[in-house]
Amino acid sequence: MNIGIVCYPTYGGSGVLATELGMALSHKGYNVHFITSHQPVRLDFLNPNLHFHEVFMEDYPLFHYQPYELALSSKLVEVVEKYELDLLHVHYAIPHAYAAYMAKQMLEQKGISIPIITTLHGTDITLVGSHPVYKTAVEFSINNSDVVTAVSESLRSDTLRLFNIYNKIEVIYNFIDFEMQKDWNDDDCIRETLAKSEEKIIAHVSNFRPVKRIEDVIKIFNKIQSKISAKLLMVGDGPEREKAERLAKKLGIKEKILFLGKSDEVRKILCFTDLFLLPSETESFGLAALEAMAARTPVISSNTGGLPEVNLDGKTGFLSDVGDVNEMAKNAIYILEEENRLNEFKDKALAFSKNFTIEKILPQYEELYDFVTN
Ligand code: GMT
Repeated sequence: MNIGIVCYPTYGGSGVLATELGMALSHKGYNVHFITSHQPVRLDFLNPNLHFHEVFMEDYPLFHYQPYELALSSKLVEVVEKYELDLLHVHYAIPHAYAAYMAKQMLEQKGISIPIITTLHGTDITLVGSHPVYKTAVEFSINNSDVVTAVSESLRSDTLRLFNIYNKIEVIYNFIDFEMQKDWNDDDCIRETLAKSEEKIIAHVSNFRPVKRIEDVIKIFNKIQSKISAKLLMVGDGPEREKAERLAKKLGIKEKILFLGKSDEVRKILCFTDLFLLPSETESFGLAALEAMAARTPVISSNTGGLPEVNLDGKTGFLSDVGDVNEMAKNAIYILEEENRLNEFKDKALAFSKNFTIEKILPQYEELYDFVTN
């Protein structure tokens, strides 16, 4: 089967998920064609079943904004025709579902029928998609996809609450490819370069956007380090980084925090992390939390969106109301202060993450692919 995947090839969770899905499908013998603006960050190109088609943009002085949807839909028509794709699987509704719908219409005029599967990831619904400037087109694209999936029950109900949807939405959870985690060995797990042996290592990974509440991460850590010797690793980059660095300086804890920037080596960092912080304003799923748990790291998170479906309160970590940094710090200290308790939380985090293995999730997508192509 020839599958076209459209996603944002960036460091966001939807791009990571789409890339890993494409790679796993290619290992199973599917021909996977990525149609994206840049090469996806985690893509393995030594695989003959994987193909990348770049969406080129043509600038013109008249354009205030470049018409990406137009370039993407034209490219989709070209790739579907040339490589005889059987379906398009688009990740993140804006503008991918809309561009795919336009491509489908253009192809229909050529006598080619191409089914579209749209996977909703979160902010395409909650933060951006439901905004009045996009809502009509997003609602239209969801209703006109052949199949729609959401990455959590919470995102499914948000979509039904925020839009007038008459299409069915299936929940297919995000996953972890544990096999890919074996790409490095235990010798690569070197904690000494980053922290002293008596220090606990706490980490946060994100794109540092306002929705991640980066300042809360610093505030929680400030309270933790006043009771427990610890280091904080801030992985990623984005608009809130400067604010966070300023706050760390103001609180006098700058030397206990390492801002590592964007990294392709998140797994190596998580292997020696004791606790993960994710106090987001909203999170449809929280792939970063699941990646932490898969590396045996408990999670202190907010209780928003799909996070309670991933992080179990009192078992794999703790959940608190958004902004309740006092409770989050209290729970973090409770986990960290006792070695046996910390290990119990670590074991439960790893055990629960195994509910989201690629082996369990991939067949659910394959079933949809069979459904739309038969
Ligand atoms: O969270 C981000 O900033 C990135 C964003 C994306 O679309 O790449 O993440 C969303 O999709 C992830 C993968 O499905 C989910 O794990 C994240 O929870 C979701 N982010 C939000 O809902 C804020």
